[in-house]
Amino acid sequence: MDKSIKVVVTGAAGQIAYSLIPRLIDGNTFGDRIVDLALVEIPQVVDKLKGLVMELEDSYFPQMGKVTYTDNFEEASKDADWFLLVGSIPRGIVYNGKKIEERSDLLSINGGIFVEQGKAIGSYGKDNAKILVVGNPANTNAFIGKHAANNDNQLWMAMTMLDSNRAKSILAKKTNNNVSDVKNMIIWGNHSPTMYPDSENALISGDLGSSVINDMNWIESEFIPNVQQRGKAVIDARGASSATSAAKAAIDTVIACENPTEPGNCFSAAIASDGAYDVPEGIICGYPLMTLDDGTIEIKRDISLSDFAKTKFKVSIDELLSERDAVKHLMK
Ligand code: NAX
Repeated sequence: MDKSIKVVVTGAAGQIAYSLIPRLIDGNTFGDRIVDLALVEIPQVVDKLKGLVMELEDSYFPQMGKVTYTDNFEEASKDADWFLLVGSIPRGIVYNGKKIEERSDLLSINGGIFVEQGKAIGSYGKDNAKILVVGNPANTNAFIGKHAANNDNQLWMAMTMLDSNRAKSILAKKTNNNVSDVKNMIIWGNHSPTMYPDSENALISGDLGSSVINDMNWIESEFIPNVQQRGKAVIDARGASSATSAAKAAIDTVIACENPTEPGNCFSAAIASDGAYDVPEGIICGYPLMTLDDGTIEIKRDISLSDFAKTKFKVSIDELLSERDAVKHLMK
């Protein structure tokens, strides 16, 4: 295995990145590999990254390799192994005099960014690069980027790990377990309030959630909405969107991709549908994923969905299809 790895992080001066970047070089995420970082920001704030780089230098990270910062995404992309695309305009802030709350606003503001970044990743990133889109609307941003990259050897993902971690926490509390006792936690569909967190197929201390929790009312009126709306609840409570938990989830996704998945478990991320679970091909959909011993990442295909689950999942697929239609003009 190559001893060094290059990771590009966009939105590097933002709040998620401030928690995320140190963890990339702490020796936990990539083990003993040396990690080169290429940090990317928009021209207006790129100079602030000098301060972050100073802090990284002052933190004594033995695994830290070369650290560069730039507002030139193409330059940053060269030979990168991983792209963590965090940069975008988050929900809840005021942009051009308007509070950005609606997905449609996010789609139009952020969509264009991902055409340019996708092209650069397809041309300059490593052929086996992995791309994790965190910036919202994450699934459709990844859809736009993957199309623009036009390189099927690269793996584009949108982050649903935070939703999965939130769901684990709620299920653990409900059943008096530790979060680590909840496995196989699948988020189906879109990273949006339509997502379907699947309590039925979760394994809670080894038992299927459908047999452990016999309270459909709680699942429908508390569990699912609480997972779906947790991002908004955090914004309401702290006046800013989730940051440290989002950073941890991005790290969890990288670790899940870099290491084989233990038997019986899976991890959550959204990837391009190949028709699995009757999802229309191409849309970036939340699935249960497994990393095989040879490093290949595959959809786990033996999950059975109840009629209740199928109904919920369909709502989210329909939303992804309507987002796909809304960005058709970017898919030339
Ligand atoms: P911040 O506003 O703190 O930081 C975003 C940074 O991105 C800013 O510094 C901005 O200058 C930079 N940026 C914007 N456009 C860029 C571009 N074209 N290239 C490089 N940098 C660019 O937001 P933060 O709280 O860090 O959130 C970042 C994104 O994560 C938001 O879109 C947010 O909605 C999304 N989230 C996604 C989550 C998920 O589970 N997928 C959960 C958390 C978070 O809400």
